[in-house]
Amino acid sequence: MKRTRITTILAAAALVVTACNGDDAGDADANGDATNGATLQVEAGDLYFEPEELSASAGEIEVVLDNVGDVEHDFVIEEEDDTVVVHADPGETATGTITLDAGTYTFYCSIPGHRATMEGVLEVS
Ligand SMILES: [Cu+2]
Repeated sequence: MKRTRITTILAAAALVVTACNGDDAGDADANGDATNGATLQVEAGDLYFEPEELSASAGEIEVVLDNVGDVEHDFVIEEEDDTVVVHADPGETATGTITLDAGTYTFYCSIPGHRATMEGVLEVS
């Protein structure tokens, strides 16, 4: 139960970050600025991510997590101190942002037991 509470708090924090950065992310998309991030659409199900290979430009990256499953899922970047970028409850689509330098990152779902099949690679150039 404690784990669930922590996840809920992190999700709330992610929503606040999204609200603050929403305009910036929109501008990046509208301008098609290839040097500043991207919007990544990721489907989370029970228990998978689709796709498992993502790519983006360095900068502010927006992750839209569409949870089509029956349990909660999140999107965590291992190399960024296991930061929860976004969390989505069952049936929810949630958006989070993270700023990343160029590199290869591992993303995964941190809900207990999920990572075994919910893990992928994010290439940032
Ligand atoms: Cu999950």
